[in-house]
Amino acid sequence: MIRDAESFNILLDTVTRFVRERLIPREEEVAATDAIPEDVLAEMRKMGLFGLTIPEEYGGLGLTMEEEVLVSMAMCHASPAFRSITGTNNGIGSQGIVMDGTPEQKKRYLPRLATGGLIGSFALTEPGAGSDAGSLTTSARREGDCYVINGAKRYITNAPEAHLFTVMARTDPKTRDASGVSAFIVERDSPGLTIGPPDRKMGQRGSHTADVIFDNVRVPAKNVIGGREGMGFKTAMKVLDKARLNIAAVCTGAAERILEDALRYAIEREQFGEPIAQFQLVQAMLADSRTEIYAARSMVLDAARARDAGRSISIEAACCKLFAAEMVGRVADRGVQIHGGAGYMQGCAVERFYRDVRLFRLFEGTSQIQQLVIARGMLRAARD
Ligand code: COS
Repeated sequence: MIRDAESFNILLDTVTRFVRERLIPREEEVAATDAIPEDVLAEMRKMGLFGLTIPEEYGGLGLTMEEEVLVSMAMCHASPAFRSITGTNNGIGSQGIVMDGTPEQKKRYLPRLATGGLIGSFALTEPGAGSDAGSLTTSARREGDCYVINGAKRYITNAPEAHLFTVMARTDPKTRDASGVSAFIVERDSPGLTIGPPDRKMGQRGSHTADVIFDNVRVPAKNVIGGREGMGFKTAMKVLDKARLNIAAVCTGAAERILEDALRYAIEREQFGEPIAQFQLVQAMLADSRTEIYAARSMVLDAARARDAGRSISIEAACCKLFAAEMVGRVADRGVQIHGGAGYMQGCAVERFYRDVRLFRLFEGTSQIQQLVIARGMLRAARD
């Protein structure tokens, strides 16, 4: 749903221009320094890019799902790292509070997440609990007015930058599954909380992940999201449903950019006395990519509109994430192929995107987890 087409188009045009004029020219610098420049971050804060999805009453733009995916597609015409630094505030690092937080939790944290004054992060994955997220072992033991958290989280996006973590921890030690898990809001400066060194990754330079370690970290009981124990896994799954749809938009935007670069290269590059774009085998790669991007874009918009209409989209979000993440991998592969040897060289954007987009088949649920979510949903519907 687009609430007001005129003002939304102004936002989308502004983002598109920002991406073209301010972000794409800085991509190489981000890759070389592994950091988003401070002046770019300041501009992002000023534009409200940290608070796109936070409700207006808490200072955000309160975008609908359809608006959000369109902005994500536009943002991801530049290196995914630029979106990643705002991505947790708009997604997994804030949405637990937005969806299930108490009024006090919302009032205390959302306004600062919306401005980018606080960076939020989502701590679910552990060394021993990745796809099987419900088996997590980080514990939260009640002591008076506090919970004491112990354990370790792994590959946590934006952990080095974060001021605030949504942490899933086991409050019922008798359980081994999702039922005994609660979600907590944990502030970065809590004594006993340490962040490991940034992980050395295949790609996505400028976007950071790290371990988060909890050693007797005391968290006020009022920081249990929603104020109730045992609801944390469901909160995490609801957050991930929305996040997966957004990642499908991210994949679509990145694929559009890769294809633009490949098309431009195919038109400029001459072999056998003519532009390689004239060769039908190159045209086939361009056409297949265009077709798959169109399919992904259509799926994402359809699922976003369904969510805006109040429908449950667990299956559709998983379909979108599965298709779009696999699709952008194929588009990036063809992008390198069209560039030939040049596409294998550092300094060529398609070489960087090829490595960057590999992550999308892994995080926020692997492609195999999306398949599992889709098939389980189908079986459940067939039984009911
Ligand atoms: N929305 C709301 N509730 C949900 C839900 C959703 N999308 N998905 C599951 N739940 C609920 C279930 O209804 C169930 O509640 P009840 O016991 O009251 O019925 C509970 O959560 C447990 O669900 P389930 O039994 O399906 O959990 P499993 O342990 O079998 O795990 C998968 C399900 C594998 C889908 C889940 O662990 C998963 O998504 N893993 C991947 C994790 C991931 O994406 N990690 C990426 C890193 S985080 S960025």
